[in-house]
Amino acid sequence: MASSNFIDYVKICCKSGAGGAGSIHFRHEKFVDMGGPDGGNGGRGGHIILRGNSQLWTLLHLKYRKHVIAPSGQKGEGGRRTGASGEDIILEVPLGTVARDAETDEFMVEISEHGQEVILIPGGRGGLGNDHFKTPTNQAPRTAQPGEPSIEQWVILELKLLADVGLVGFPNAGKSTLLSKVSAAKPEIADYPFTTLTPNLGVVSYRDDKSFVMADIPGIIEGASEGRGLGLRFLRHIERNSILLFLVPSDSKDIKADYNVLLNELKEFNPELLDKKRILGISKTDLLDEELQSLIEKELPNVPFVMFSSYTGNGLMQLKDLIWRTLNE
Ligand SMILES: Nc1nc2c(ncn2[C@@H]2O[C@H](COP(=O)(O)OP(=O)(O)OP(=O)(O)O)[C@@H](O)[C@H]2O)c(=O)[nH]1
Ligand SMILES: [Mg+2]
Repeated sequence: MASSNFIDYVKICCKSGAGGAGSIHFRHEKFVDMGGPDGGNGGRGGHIILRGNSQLWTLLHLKYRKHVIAPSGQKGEGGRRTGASGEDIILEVPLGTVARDAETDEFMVEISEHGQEVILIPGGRGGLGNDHFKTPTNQAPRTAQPGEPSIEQWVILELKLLADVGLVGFPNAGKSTLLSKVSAAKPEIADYPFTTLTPNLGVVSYRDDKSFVMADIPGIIEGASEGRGLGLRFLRHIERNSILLFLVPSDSKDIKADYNVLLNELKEFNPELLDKKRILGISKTDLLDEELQSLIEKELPNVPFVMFSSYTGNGLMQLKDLIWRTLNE
């Protein structure tokens, strides 16, 4: 099943390479007396680096990679030769990946662009060789630095989808159907709640070759912030969306009340979500005649709204227009 491949959370143990030790060495050559110190520096240990890759959509490829270990730098050598650096290990991750320290939960880095490289765990610096410690009063230093030690750390990588519009609605509101109508995405659709178990993304093409990305996430129910239903595991995916499209079906008994329940769950999860621009889509208008539709309009919450039906296609263009305008405001 495709959904089980959607991995948006992995915990891995990372260990960077230690720096190589500096060398203590003196030049020995046949006709050179007291050749002096020539111990080279140790090489740098390998970094662990995250690199953004726009072709990746999940962290699945890292799921079974529990330990990531970069090699150490080599020791310095005589003749002022610097030891070889340990090779860096590059982990490719999808855009929207955030790394946190698994123990302290502290933010470490975030990857948002293709090709962006950030050092997650730095390799140790190599130690200086004795050549470096030569002074006018000490021509034959017997000191060199050890390399810096490696760093071992448990890291959580978490994926937050980078969509422009996030769909917010109760189960069965018609979120997946909408996504399937306006994009090439093929989410599962059914008349039972929680059909969607993992987020789906779709690219919506708009007039004149423009496009935006829409994310369909599993339905939210009252009490989701306390763990009911699928809970809020997926809500973090809409933390990144620049606008939120609330969907309430037109046959709802009280659209305004439904909207407020959804709003409240978002607030409980993360109050900053309420700073995002919100629009309201009233779905399944094919279930209502026009007279009822105009009655409903009088009792809506105070946000820009569009009425539409994914079945008939009515209102879909207006909905895209509203999304586009709101995105570009
Ligand atoms: N009459 C009518 N039914 C619709 C419309 N859009 C969706 N439905 C139906 O509503 C039901 C739920 O649709 P989904 O798209 O799966 O709903 P969802 O919001 O993704 O639901 P979850 O994934 O469970 O959260 C399905 O039986 C759809 O066929 C519409 O425009 N008109
Ligand atoms: Mg769905």
